Amino acid sequence: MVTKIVVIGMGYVGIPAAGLLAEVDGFDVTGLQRRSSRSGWKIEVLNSGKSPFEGDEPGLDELIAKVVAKGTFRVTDDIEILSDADVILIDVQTPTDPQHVPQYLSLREVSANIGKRIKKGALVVVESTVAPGTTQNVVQSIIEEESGFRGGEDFDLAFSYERVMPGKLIHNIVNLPRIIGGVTPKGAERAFEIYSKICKAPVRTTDVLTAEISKTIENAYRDVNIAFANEMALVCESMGVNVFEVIEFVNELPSRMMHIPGAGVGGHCLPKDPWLLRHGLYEYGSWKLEPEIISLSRRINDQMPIHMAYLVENALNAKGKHIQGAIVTVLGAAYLENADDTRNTPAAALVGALIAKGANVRIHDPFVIGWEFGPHEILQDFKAAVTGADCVALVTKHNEYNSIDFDKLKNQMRTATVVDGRNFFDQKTLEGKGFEYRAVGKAGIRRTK
Ligand code: SAJ
Repeated sequence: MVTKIVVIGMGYVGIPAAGLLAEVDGFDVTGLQRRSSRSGWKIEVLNSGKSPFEGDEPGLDELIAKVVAKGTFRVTDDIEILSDADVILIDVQTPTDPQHVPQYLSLREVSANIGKRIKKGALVVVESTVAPGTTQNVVQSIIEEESGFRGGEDFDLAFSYERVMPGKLIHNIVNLPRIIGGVTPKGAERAFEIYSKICKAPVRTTDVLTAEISKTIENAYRDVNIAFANEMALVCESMGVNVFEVIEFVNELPSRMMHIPGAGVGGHCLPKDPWLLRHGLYEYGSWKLEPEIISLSRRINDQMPIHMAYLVENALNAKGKHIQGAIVTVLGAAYLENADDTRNTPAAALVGALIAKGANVRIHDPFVIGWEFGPHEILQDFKAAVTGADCVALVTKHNEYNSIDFDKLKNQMRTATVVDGRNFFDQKTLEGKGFEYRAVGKAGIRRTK
């Protein structure tokens, strides 16, 4: 007896999940991807047995090739396949708007499509990160309204959050513990049966709200800790010490784990999930509470790319150069090293801040081709990106930047200034070669009286 699984959303979460499920004997998996201009091209790429990601994703190409060849995985834009699905995974994006309110357009559309077609007895699992309370109050309500079914009776519903990370998409699904929150215990149990087939780590079950809150707190925790590290970086810069030496000393205590300060916090999780937690509290909490720490932490982290632009200006001024009209090369468009994911990348905010200061900006990234927002073509040719530049500012520590020849770079640049957003370069080496060096969290800023 074959279990028919439909995974809605062929992104960083849906593709590895679909591939791993399609490997399981008895599972037949169809990826459902709408043919939008941004992502419709993935349908053909995946059906040809290839991963659509540029970054390094160990095992993913082989997995997709294997299950496509095996005939247990294919991708379509035909939503009618939902009517024959035994299990439906929802893996669509749940972004927040500038006012930090969740934009559930995709989630609502997908829930309605499911509701119109779901067959009796099906299991629906929300994998997308949502504001606590959403699985029941949005997804279940829409499916019930469209189908006339009752959740927990005519179909089962659960929330099971992903912990994927570009570069470890398969690794994290297989090796990190899985939490499943059932709208009913039966929903949790049925989802447990599915995930225990692909997850080698413990698979835990709880209620749906506890699972939704666990996910958003898990990321809010990380964002708050990064914000603390970023604020301490600014303290150390102002006091003229190296925050990374301070962090090393502090973390020698087993009960301390300071995170790493840097050019900012990007990705599809941390910039969004704290706001989803806050929204769930507003919508479904029993009393109004402003979670001040997570809101303030988001503002501190979002300020770091702006601080990077200040460091660029400070370095140029130290070389007698005004930022107005200067050529600044940003190294890294992706939000994470050795990946091609640009969602919420700090590079975008840095580029905006530099342009606002009158700089001419170039962007280099070995993995990101084309630029989803802003007027800048991403350069893959390092020499072209740095030749004639007055400043090079590193936002993403791609491995390629380990092999920069600074003697050569100095000759290629018009003004020798470097700003290091990820504690990536050695300050003494660069200053010894005549570069004006600034870095998040390190001494160097000249107090301008
Ligand atoms: N960052 C810092 N300092 C740090 C850690 C990260 O500035 O100490 C920055 C990174 O440069 C990046 C952003 O934060 O711009 C996010 O980095 P991340 O390592 O958290 O990477 P993500 O966004 O892919 O995080 C994912 C999350 N996983 C999911 O929500 C599914 C996160 O919960 C995990 O903790 C993280 O992977 C991980 O550690 O694997």
